[in-house]
Amino acid sequence: MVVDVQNDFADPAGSLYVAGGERVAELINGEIATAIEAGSFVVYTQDWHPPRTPHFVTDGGVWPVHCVAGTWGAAFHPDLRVVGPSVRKGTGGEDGYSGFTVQDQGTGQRRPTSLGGLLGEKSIRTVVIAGLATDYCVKETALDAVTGGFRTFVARGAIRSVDLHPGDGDRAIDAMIHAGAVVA
Ligand code: VGL
Repeated sequence: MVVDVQNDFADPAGSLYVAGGERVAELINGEIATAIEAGSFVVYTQDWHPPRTPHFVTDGGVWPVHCVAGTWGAAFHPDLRVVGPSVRKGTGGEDGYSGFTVQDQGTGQRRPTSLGGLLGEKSIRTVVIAGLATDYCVKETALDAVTGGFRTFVARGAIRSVDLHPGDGDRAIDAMIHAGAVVA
């Protein structure tokens, strides 16, 4: 599962650039090659927001405007090899940290995305997660994967953190391990 390797996170010119993000595409391509060789399904997620959402600082949220549907920032980083379907999250203005669920900020209600169904159709029981960002979308996706009963691996070399507060990335790794994911 390739999480949010989109220009706004992965390109130094992106609005929510994650340090080192531009190198992650190439590292993930290595994981993708391994997955293809093993006959594994490769699936992607994309943050895909409307121009106005309470997720953005411009409407009371915490984040700069990023990954607006159809824009350059929302597109996959051009170095990323794309060989499978993409699950787009946050499309209805919700917070969309996890690839599996989105959450309405007003009501707190959670709603599944199509990701669980895609994996279920293929009877997938084990997932390997890489992408951006360690302390948000990678973490939430991994925690949901564990909760969903998947054997969950996180590719430690192919993730990068926002680190809004120093140490956030390390704490996210601890949280994923504590939940039962293997981060290696
Ligand atoms: C993300 C912050 C805000 C992520 C998304 O993809 O990790 N981080 N929205």
